[in-house]
Amino acid sequence: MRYGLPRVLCLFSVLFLSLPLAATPSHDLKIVRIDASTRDQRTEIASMGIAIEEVYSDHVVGLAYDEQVETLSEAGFRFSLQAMPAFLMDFPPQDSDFHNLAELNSRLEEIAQHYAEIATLSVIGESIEKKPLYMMRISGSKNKEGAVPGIIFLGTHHAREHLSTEVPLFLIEHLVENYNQDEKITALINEREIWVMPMVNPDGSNYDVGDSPYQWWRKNRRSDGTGSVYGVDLNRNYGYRWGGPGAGNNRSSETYRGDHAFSEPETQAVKTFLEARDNITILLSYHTFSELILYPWGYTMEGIQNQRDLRVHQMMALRMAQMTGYRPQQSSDLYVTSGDTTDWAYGELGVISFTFELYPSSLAQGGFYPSASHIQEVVNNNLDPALYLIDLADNPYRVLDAQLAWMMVNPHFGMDLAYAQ
Ligand code: 0X9
Ligand code: ZN
Repeated sequence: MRYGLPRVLCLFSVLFLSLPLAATPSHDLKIVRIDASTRDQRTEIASMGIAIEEVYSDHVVGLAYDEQVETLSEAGFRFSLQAMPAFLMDFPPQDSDFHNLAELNSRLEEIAQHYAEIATLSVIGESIEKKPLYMMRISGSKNKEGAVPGIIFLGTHHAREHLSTEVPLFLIEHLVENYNQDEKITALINEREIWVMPMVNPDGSNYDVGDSPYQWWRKNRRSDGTGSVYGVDLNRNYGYRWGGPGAGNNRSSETYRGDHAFSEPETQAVKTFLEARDNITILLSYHTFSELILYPWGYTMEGIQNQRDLRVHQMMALRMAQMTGYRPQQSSDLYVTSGDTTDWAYGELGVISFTFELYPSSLAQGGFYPSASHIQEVVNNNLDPALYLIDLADNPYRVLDAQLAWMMVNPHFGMDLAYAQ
């Protein structure tokens, strides 16, 4: 029988809420039924960092991570583990149209099975929590790996940026569903090797939706080895000019860059993957939010020195801005950062690289958590730029020819570019 519930719960929620978020030891949350009949016992349990949710005369029910379950055991408590109800680990009902990690993974597997001729799913590494890092390859069945021009789309480096999973997933769906239906898409798939990784940060993303409603979590789920999760900002962990300004150098920072460049298995996996594929000419990394199209550099206010490369980035960003209504600009126009994906991909590998900051444009419009009713319009809006990039992957420098032709018919061309800079 329950007793004294409101008072006791209030006491324990104060104790629990005062724990800093960064002290959360791991994502492996368990429901634990613990024998405890006195306030001192319950206080001891709460002090271990276990969230006590229900109090009865002879036991409590709490939420605990593995490390805390171990502590519980070492302290001599009698307890049993209970199954986690699925609804506790998901988007809240009004947002359930977003794909959680399990739904994303099963959709990817389903697509690979159903469209096996053109879609292949592989695992390119493991996250900190040993979750598979999935990569989808879409290419005509006759194409051996690396034989045709390649392009890569990356989603969700930052855990709470859930639309940045939906956009690349929809791109995959649109491509495979229109193969042999739509002439242009059929040709793109036959003539290109399209790599899509909708989820670079599965641990962080899963964690973000693992408690009601959201954790506002950005980083991965790197822990210090003693159970305390601090996380590394995966978009500060790449190895070009790593360690410079615009990245946190202490673990409690939202933008912690990591102990060294590529210290994280997630960025390592992307690095190893890209380094092994020199047919990849273009990279697009999806983030939210602000409705921007960004190109290198991020680490310096200086523009790309190679004028041809600069022009290519500018022209492509401008064109994609016209398609989406997003604003094109150099990354560091926003703020200088070091260790981001695009600086590394362009700086180290010469890959033409963009960051999209998707819908919305402001916190007032939902920030990281816009209503699910916007998913369809956002994924649709981002289709044309993706198809445009896939087309250009054989030679992104082709846009320079288009630039010439365009200049002849568009007297305001120079003004457009000034806006792009
Ligand atoms: O800060 C980031 O990593 C990106 N923004 S986000 O809100 N998605 O976190 C932007 C990176 C762009 N690079 C620079 N501004 N230098
Ligand atoms: Zn981001």
